[in-house]
Amino acid sequence: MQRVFSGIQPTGVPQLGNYLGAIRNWVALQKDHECIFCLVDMHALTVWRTPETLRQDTFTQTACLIASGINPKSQILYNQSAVSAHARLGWIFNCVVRLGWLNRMTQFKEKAGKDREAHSAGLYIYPSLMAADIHAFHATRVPVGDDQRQHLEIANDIAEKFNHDYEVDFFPTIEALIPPEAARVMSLRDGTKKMSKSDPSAQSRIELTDTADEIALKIRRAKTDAEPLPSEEEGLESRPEARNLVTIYAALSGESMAQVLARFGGSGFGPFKTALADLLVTHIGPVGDETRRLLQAPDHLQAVLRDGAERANVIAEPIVREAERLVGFLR
Ligand code: AQP
Repeated sequence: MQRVFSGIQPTGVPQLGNYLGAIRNWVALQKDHECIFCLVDMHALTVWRTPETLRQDTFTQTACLIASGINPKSQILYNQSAVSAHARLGWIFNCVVRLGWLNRMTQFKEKAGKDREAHSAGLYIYPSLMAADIHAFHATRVPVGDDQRQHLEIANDIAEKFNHDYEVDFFPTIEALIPPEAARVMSLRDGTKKMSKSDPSAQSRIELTDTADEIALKIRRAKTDAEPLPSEEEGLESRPEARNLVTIYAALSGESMAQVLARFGGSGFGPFKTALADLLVTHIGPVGDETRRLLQAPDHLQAVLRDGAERANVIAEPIVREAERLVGFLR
């Protein structure tokens, strides 16, 4: 059975892009894979947040994942900082990765913006910690959204260089599992920007805990253009906001873009937006309700994470110890 690893940052409430690009895929993979799902709190620390926010977001994300269908008994669900293997292998990989490789990472450029010097070194070396997250488990399959494609490429480059430098065949090649549809859900306020938990505008995203009224309002206010919906996909070219909404509808309904446009093409956005909001409420509503219920018992959530961390440690510890031995660390 192939081993899957994937992570999500506790940097707010999971949004629709996290759900369609990653979480929904994670739930499906549980059927025939050994899965390790991680709340990557060390990555979350790369951008300033208060201790209380980080703690609360870790609880919320844990609850959201379980409410979405992640089974913490049959799979492993834990928070990254509780397993020291991440930090130890991350350091080794910091010494393998080349500055030139890190300089090419588009996510750092996007997150740091113009004021690069003011950002943490952690944000810059994020990709080598992410590589360590995966390789500490010898995981071979990593379900992610399209925005993580470049980080998985560098994770393979780091493993290849490690194997080459130490003349071993220790870290395997990893395969990115990127969903065919909705791999990059865009902001509801700007169809050229990806939907993000930490976007300052809450109107730009659907959160998994949004109520039916909040979902309906956000979709009603979602940016569109003045033209009616086209009847064919080519008509969505250079209409990023319209394309995004149709993509979301198709991903949730299981229909193709062509089928969605055959039904709604030719009319204005009004009836389409109502149908989209209803579809979202059907899919997201129960997740929000279950999340709120689970959040009533934080002690239980913490016990779930602790149990997951113990089981994660059993897998990662011997792998990282061997990596430490290979580089020449004494014990
Ligand atoms: N808009 C998106 N469309 C499709 N997939 C997405 N993912 C994130 N946004 C979209 C996927 O969700 C998984 C977890 O992401 P993450 O929390 O580790 O980091 P991120 O990609 O930086 O997500 P956010 O929501 O934008 O977080 P912040 O605002 O904190 O930076 C990943 O598999 C990602 O591809």
